[in-house]
Amino acid sequence: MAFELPTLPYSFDALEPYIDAQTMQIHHDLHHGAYVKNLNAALESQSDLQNKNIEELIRDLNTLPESVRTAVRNNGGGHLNHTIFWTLMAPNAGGEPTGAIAEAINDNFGNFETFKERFNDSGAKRFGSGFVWLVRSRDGKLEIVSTPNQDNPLTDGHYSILGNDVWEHAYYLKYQNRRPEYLKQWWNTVNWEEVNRRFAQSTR
Ligand code: MN3
Repeated sequence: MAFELPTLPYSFDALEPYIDAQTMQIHHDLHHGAYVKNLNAALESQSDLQNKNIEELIRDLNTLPESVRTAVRNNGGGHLNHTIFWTLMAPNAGGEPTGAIAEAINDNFGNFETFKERFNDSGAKRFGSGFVWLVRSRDGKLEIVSTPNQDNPLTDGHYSILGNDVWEHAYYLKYQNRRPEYLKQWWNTVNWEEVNRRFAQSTR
């Protein structure tokens, strides 16, 4: 099959107490698993599209045949977003940003606290389901954007450096309706090493 569910790079309970093990298991195995399964089903009769990687499919979404576009947008987007999301978190992580991204955050947003507030505010205001991102925009700027459902910034020509999943499935078992609290606690899981890798990638 063209697309596969990536293995979670840590155990389900590795992000405790900020994200509980049951949420991680359901989120990875069942939610992400379903996006991969549905993406493969949608592309079953599209052998040319099966040869593209997931970034290409989402970047070129608007040129795909209409018959599969919505399925790729939702399920391909879900596959890409979650593949990125798992790597942006790690056990014993969080804290202050390190490396080049620390400097870039200060240059563009004043300081880390202000950046976090703006990022969390954008995530809290996303109505319904979606993601909040730090992106390198099409014109090269660092910006905070939020996307609905499983849309990924690549479709608009932006490259995601950091992102948080604000679907209820990401936090409801532990935080119920308290999305702002989840957004705040989530920073304790951020893998700055990977954020720096994506930041470097974004300038290429
Ligand atoms: Mn999710």
